[in-house]
Amino acid sequence: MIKGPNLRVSLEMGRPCDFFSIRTGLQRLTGRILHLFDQKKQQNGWRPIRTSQRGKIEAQLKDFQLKTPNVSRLRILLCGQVGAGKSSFINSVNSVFAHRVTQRAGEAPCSGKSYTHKYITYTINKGTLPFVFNDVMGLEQDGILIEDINSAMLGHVKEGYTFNPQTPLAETDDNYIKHPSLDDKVHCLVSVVPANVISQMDESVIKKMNTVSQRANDIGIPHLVLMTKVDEACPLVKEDLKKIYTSKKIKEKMVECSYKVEASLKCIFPVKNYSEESDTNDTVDNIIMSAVEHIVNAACDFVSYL
Ligand SMILES: Nc1nc2c(ncn2[C@@H]2O[C@H](COP(=O)(O)OP(=O)(O)OP(=O)(O)O)[C@@H](O)[C@H]2O)c(=O)[nH]1
Ligand SMILES: [Mg+2]
Repeated sequence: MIKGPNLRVSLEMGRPCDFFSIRTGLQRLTGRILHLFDQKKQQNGWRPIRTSQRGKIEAQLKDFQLKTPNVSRLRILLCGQVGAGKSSFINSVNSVFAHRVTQRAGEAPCSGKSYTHKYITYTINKGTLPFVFNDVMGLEQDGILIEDINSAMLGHVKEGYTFNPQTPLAETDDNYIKHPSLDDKVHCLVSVVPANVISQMDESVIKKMNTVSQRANDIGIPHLVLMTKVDEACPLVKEDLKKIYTSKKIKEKMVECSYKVEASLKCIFPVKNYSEESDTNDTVDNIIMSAVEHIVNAACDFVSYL
C-alpha cells in the first residue's frame, strides 16, 4: 500500500493489479508532492534575503582585487526608460556602502523628460570600491540614440559628454575616444525596468532595449536586469519589503519582464531603491547588496576572459 496525502494506491497481494490505476495514482501522488514543495517554496520565497551575509558581501566587495591587467575598475552601464530608477540605483548603492542615504547622481522629480544628459562615471563610497557606474539618458524616442549606447559600451564616449538625441557622437568629435582603454569599456550592461509600469512600457523602448542587449551579447558583455520600484508594483511589498521574494505579483512581473526584455529569470533582480527614506535600513540594503554582488561577479567574469 502506498499512502500519500489524499491518496491511497492499493498493491495488496492477490488482488488483480490494474496497471493504469496504479500509474494514475502514482502520477497524482507525484503531483501532490510537487504541489506541497511548491507551497513550501512560496512560503520561503523563490530567493532568500541574505540577511546574515550582508557584512560578508560588503567586506568581499570592498576587498575585492581585480586580477586582469589594465583593468583597474569594473564599469557598469545602466540603461532604461526615463524615470526607471537608474540614477536612484547608483545613489542607493552608494548609500548602502556609506551607511547613510546619499544623493550623488541627479534623480528625476517624476517628469516625462530624461533628467540625466551627461555621460558621468560614478565611483562608490569615494572611489574605495573596484567598480563604477555610468547611466545614460532615457531610451524614449527623444532620448539617447542606440549608436551612442554602442559607443559607450565600446568605451568611445568621453567623460562629461552631453548626449544629443538628434545626432550620434561622431568619430571626428573631440568627445570620441578613438583608442579606448580596457578601463573605458563597459564590462556589464544593466537594463533597468520599473516593475510598476512594465505592462505599459512603450514598444519602441522595449525594442531599443532589446537591440542594445543583443549588441552587448554580440560583444560578449554580460547583460543583467534590475526590476526597480517593486514597492509601487505590489501593495504587500510596499507594506513590508521583506515579502519581495514571496509576492506572487512580483514573480508575475519578473516573468513579464523576462519575456519583454528577453532575459532569463535568474538574470533579473527585483529591487527597491532609496526613494523617500532619509535613513538606510537593512532590508533595502540587503536587496541592493545582493543585486550588486551579482552584477560585479558578472562583470568580473567578463574581464577575466579579456
Ligand atoms: N517608490 C520608488 N520610487 C523610485 C524607485 N526608484 C526610483 N524611484 C523614483 O523614481 C523617480 C525617477 O528616478 P531616477 O533615478 O531619477 O530615474 P532615471 O532612470 O535616472 O531617470 P532619467 O535620468 O530621467 O532617465 C525618482 O523620483 C525616484 O525617487 C523605487 O525603487 N521605488
Ligand atoms: Mg537619471
